[in-house]
Amino acid sequence: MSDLFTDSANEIEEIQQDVYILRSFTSYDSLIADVKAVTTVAPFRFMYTPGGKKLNISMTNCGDLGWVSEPSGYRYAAKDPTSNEPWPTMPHSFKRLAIKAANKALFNDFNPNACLINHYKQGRELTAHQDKNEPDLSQPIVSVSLGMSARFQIYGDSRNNKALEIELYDGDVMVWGRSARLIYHGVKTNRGIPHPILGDHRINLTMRMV
Ligand code: MD3
Ligand code: FE
Repeated sequence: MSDLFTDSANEIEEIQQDVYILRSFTSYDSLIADVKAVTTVAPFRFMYTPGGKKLNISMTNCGDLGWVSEPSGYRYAAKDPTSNEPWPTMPHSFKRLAIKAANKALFNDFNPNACLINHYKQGRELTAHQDKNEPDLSQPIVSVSLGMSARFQIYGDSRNNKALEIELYDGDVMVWGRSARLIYHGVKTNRGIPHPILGDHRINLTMRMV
């Protein structure tokens, strides 16, 4: 039971089947040093879609493999194509956080080896899509929202469905697995109160096993 004085950081809520949210599970403040360590070595960059269009969200990765979009297609790559060097190691703080969140949703053998980091300027959106480039769909995806809040859209099994919308704030962590693993989802533009450090920007970490 929650009351005024209960610390929400320890609660997990299943907002729809197999979609879990942990509010205020972390914060940009507590991850900033590790985010910067990664983005200093592998800066955010705009990738191109297989159709040749520039994505409107900049991205980078850390871990053994990183998600890459190129004119030739999507793939998980061991090297950063910009530098031709391996991606930075995934910080222990990221991995620990993702495993702890997954465990709360009863995924007990989640051990992410890939972390995609998305950077949203105010006004940038992510249109409805599925994440299906990962080989083992029995493993969940854990996402961490940092900075300004955004409206997340859950469409379910078709992008033509009416979306369930949920506001994601700095430090909110979500776990998506099982029946929700292939749902269509998207992100609407950042909104609300500027973050003390990130201002009207938003950063999202998605951790995966690939
Ligand atoms: C539901 N990122 O990188 S994270 C993505 O806020 C992506 O940057 C969004 O969608 C963002 O692919 C949303 C939440 C998320 C990530 C992966 C999912 C939700 C998911 C995979 C399956 C189902
Ligand atoms: Fe996605």
